[in-house]
Parts: sequence; structure tokens; C-alpha cells
Amino acid sequence: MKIHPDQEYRRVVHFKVMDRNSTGTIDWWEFVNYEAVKVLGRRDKRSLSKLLSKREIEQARDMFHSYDRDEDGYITQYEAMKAYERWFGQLKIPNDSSDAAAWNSNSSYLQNQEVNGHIDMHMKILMDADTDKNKLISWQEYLQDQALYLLAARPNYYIPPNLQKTKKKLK
Ligand SMILES: [Ca+2]
Ligand SMILES: [Ca+2]
Repeated sequence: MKIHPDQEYRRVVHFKVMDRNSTGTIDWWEFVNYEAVKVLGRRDKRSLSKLLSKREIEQARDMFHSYDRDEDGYITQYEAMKAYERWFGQLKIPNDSSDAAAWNSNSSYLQNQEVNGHIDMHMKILMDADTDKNKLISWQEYLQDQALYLLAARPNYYIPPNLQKTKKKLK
């Protein structure tokens, strides 16, 4: 496919707008991913989970188990919070002063306040999967929610809306 120079220009402009911190790297993928999620999000969640491969379902199941610590088949808000605490806790500034040097050389450590914000936000995002509003995330709810992200994360999944028609015609 040949890209029209005008199209290319618009793409660059769009890229610059999205790339707020001017890293010029991950942000493009974040943008593509975001667009893919938007397109997929218009579809029924239940139909999306049917598109997942066996491996993707296994991947989601592993994730589900890592949240569901007491293995009762449901993720509670508390379990979600604990899971993110474990994950983001590794990024916190160490209290031990002997680690201060390590912290100075490693900018990936986050401010404690920032970490708490991340834990809270991620917990809320996860709890959004609770479609029947019983404050528990069942495996089905989790899978349906994750389907969107798993599909969007597939390499080259994203098809620009203007090409979707062409693709259908080819079938
Ligand atoms: Ca549980
Ligand atoms: Ca539920």
C-alpha cells in the first residue's frame, strides 16, 4: 500500500499531538493500542472473548489466579488492591537509606504518593469488569473484560477504519 504524502503528514501531526512527553517511542504504540481498544470496544464483550486463542485464555487465567489469592473463584476489591500493592510496591522509594544510592541511579522508582495513586486507579479499572455489580469479579467477567486488551495487544491487529471495508471485500 502506498501512503499518500498528505496522509503521512497527518499521521505525523497526530503522532506529535499524542507524544506529549516527546519520547517518540512507546507513545506511538500506546496510541495504536488505544485506537484498537476504541474500535474493539464497540463490539459486544461476549463476542470478543470468543475470538481469543487458547494461549490468550490461559494467559488470562494465570492473571486471574494471581489476583484471586484465596482461590474462591472471585476477585474482591481487597484482593485487587493487594495484588497492585505487591506490583507497585516494588517501585516504591526504599525506606532503607542504604538503598538511597540505588534509588538515585534508578529513576524507575516512584514517589510513594504516586504509587498509592496507581494502586487506587488500577484497582478501580479492574473492578469496572464487575458487570453484574455484586462487587466481585468472576472468571467470566474478568475474561470478557480482558478480551478487549488481549486482542488489542496482538501485533498488527489494528486495522485503520478506512481499510476495514477493503479487508472485508477481500474475504
Ligand atoms: Ca478471591
Ligand atoms: Ca460480578
